Amino acid sequence: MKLRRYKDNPILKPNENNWWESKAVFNPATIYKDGLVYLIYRAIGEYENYISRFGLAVSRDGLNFERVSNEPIFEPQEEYERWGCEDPRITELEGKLYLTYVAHSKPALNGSGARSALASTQDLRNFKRQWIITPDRAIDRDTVLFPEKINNRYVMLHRPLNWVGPEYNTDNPSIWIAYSNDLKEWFNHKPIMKPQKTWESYKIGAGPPPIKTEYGWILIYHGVERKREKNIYRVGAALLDLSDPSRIISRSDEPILEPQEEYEKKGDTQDVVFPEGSVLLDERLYIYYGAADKTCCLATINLKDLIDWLKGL
Ligand code: BMA
Repeated sequence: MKLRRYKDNPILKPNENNWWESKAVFNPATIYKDGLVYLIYRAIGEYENYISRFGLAVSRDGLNFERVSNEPIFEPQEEYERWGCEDPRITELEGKLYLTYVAHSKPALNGSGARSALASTQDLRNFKRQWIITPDRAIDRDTVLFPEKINNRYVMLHRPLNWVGPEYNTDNPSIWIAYSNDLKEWFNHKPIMKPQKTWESYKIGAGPPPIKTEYGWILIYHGVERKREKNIYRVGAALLDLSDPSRIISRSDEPILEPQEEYEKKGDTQDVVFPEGSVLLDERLYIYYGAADKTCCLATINLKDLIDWLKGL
């Protein structure tokens, strides 16, 4: 099963007129609201410190996007994120919009200061910061919230890079689940998906927030293979149990998208497709992804076909 790329990819490219988004725009979050698709993208305007900010674009059809503002809608403000805000994901939960993102407390290119932070908003313009939600000392990215409480608790997935080894019950960076009563304190951390196949053997991480269907939660994720000191990012899919999402019902044995087009093979990095947003339009799942850390792209699939395939694995 493969995703179908949109023929006019990329859907968003760097904008030379605004310095903060002049070099790269990628890894977008999306949300469908009031008949419009909103896309929050990560933007780069310099390579010295590689500090990321977020911009906002909007579309009526999910294909043609226009920028909403010449200014970032979100940028470093607090000490814990002063070296950058990266890789947004957005979830509608109890009538509010929640943004999870990577907050860098140390220089971004170093990577070791990465943790995941939470902010809420009603209008995608004004944000209320709610601090770091991943555990102390975990180098943590790819954090997504489920769009509703499950068994009366909030649920998230996250990917603590340094939680590997016998004491963590996983040999490679994996997707972990955690639960909360208030979105602040998170407990019962447990690895639920570990790298399995060669194409995802180095590390895996959640993509967009899980999508609810009557058969289970669909989780689109990225898998990384390390080959000759280079990382190749591909996309996989899994089906998680509705009432106990720590239980994986099935999981793709092969990638559903992998770097193939020029814009995915060459950019600020090479060989990267990195999904972070999805919307359902006319029974097709639109999956928005970053290509080679340079542009925003789209690939789609019929939702029922994806579920049938996952159920049959
Ligand atoms: C990951 C993150 C992503 C990036 C990807 C590919 O570790 O840094 O933001 O898109 O690598 O470079």
